[in-house]
Amino acid sequence: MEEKITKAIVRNFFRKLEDSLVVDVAIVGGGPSGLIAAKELARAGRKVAVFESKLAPGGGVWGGGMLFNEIVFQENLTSILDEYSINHAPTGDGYVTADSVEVASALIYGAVHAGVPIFNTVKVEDLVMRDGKVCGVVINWNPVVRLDMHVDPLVVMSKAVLDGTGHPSELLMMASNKAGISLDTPTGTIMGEKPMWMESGESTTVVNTKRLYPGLYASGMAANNAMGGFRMGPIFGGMFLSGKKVAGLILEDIE
Ligand code: 48F
Repeated sequence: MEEKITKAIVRNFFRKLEDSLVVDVAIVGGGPSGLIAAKELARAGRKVAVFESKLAPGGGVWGGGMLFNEIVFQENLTSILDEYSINHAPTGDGYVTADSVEVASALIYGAVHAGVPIFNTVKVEDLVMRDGKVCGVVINWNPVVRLDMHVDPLVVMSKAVLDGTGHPSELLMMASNKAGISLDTPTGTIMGEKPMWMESGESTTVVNTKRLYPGLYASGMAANNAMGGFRMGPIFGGMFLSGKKVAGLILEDIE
């Protein structure tokens, strides 16, 4: 029995990994915007893989506000929650609340069920660049990176790379600092996230969602950090819309 169980896991994991070494879209970060983009792109017939450095994808959803595990959405966006069969309750003043554990698990299931493999505990530690275009990501096990082991990584090639890494916008940072490229922001560099202003942050998250360099896109807080948008805390409508928007932009570009 031991041999069968072990073989089954090894065979199927490597089948999944080998099938994801060349994809249409490599999504870095399994937060809400990345997971929503993953599902949309897969539903549109694109080959997608998500790389998430933590054991559990879901990003900043799980913890609700200050570990109170409820999050808030604008009442006019409940159709997106309904797409995922996520329960929601009206607050009576233009918003709804949802259980953050239900939201995180629904987004993860939505992406995987649409055919997206999620590689958890895999950290993207670099980009692949060729002829003025980002064309892949460099991956390693997050525990390897955290323990600072001297282990060479592997590479996944893709037509588009999405930085969905949230507040630190890690890929855009690499592109800017390491590759020295000029991003499509007003300064050409990462402008840095501004303090809390929920209303502004919610709308700019969507406006700031864009392609920042050929082959390189940003969604969610990564987009806001790049473009100098305000943070918004535990309201998530902007994140959901950002994921949908970036999927549309990538689809247009890689058609
Ligand atoms: O931050 P995160 O949830 O991304 P998001 O889609 O959503 C932001 C909100 O959760 C919240 C907010 C809403 O009001 O402000 O913060 O912008 O998730 C980002 C995910 O990316 C992973 C990280 O572990 C998290 O799950 N991640 C970060 N860097 C890497 C990474 C990396 N280099 N490689 C792989 N995964």
